[in-house]
Amino acid sequence: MSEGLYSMESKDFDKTLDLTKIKPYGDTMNDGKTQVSFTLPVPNGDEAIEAAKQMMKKMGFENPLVVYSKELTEGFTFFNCYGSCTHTVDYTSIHVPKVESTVMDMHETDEFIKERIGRKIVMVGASTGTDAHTVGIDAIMNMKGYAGHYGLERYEMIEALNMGSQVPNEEFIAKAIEMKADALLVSQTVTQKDVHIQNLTELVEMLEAEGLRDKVILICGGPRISHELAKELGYDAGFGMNTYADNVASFVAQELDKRING
Ligand code: B12
Repeated sequence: MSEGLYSMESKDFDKTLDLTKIKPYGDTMNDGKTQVSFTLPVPNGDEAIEAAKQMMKKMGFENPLVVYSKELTEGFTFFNCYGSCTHTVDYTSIHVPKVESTVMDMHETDEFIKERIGRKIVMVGASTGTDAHTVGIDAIMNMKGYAGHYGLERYEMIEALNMGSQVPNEEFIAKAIEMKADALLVSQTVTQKDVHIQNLTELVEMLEAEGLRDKVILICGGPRISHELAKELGYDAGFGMNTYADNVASFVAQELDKRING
């Protein structure tokens, strides 16, 4: 295909795209086509399928189609459905608060720390409270890293301690004091009944009570953590999905530089 033809086609293709009113894309622009899965607490059968279709309509989907249904256990049926979404979103009005720092790779961060801080930065991390999920904090801290990005343990200028999972906030703080930590990294994966909010809030309160809150850079992360939520809860930064050690190390190094050197 010639480049000219291709660019003409893509212009035609984009004519119907209005960023103030975007919809899910299936086969053609603005068709709204969406796949939805859910479970209803009823036995499988024609009535269950009709209930799923009605549920789809109430969710704002036109032409609902149930393409798969299976009873998971007695009285609970799982559905895969398709439908055309009637709702739109104004993409141009979206503003997502993000961590403000320049992301550097491991070597750049190590150089930055050598030049600007002049000593190793100490970071203590853990999955705290009852949370047993370790893969997230390991991805950030482990020497071998994650998805091609080395973890904090690999950095020459970072002393990193990963305390693992189910670490009570008291133990976490005690270790931070013992190691004179510059930054505390908290991982929270389970959000059922808002347990992460309770846990994260308790840590801030305990640090404040010990007079330590302003002395450390406090960071949290996890699949349902956003920078906005982290700030609301009294943290310096929050990181969600697709975070790498590079993001965390760059932020901590630059934040510490600001605090020490102004
Ligand atoms: C593996 C797993 C487990 C393993 C954990 C093993 C281990 N050693 O970690 C086991 C089997 C133990 C487990 C147990 C449970 N699990 Co589980 N588990 C998962 C699973 C399948 C994958 C999680 C994972 O490893 N993701 C991969 C990592 C790399 O991603 P990540 O954690 O998001 O981390 C990235 C970012 O979030 C960020 N990040 C994370 N932490 C931090 C920290 C900092 C400081 C920073 C900067 C960044 C950062 O960086 C990481 C890399 O980019 C998820 C489902 C899923 N597919 O996500 C359910 C899931 C998390 N589990 C869930 C549940 C409910 C449980 C249990 C309560 C189940 C039960 N009823 O017993 C228990 C809880 C036990 C407990 N007390 O915590 C739910 C949570 C629902 C919710 N919203 O709360 C999920 C979503 C499954 C589901 N759909 O229901 N689980």
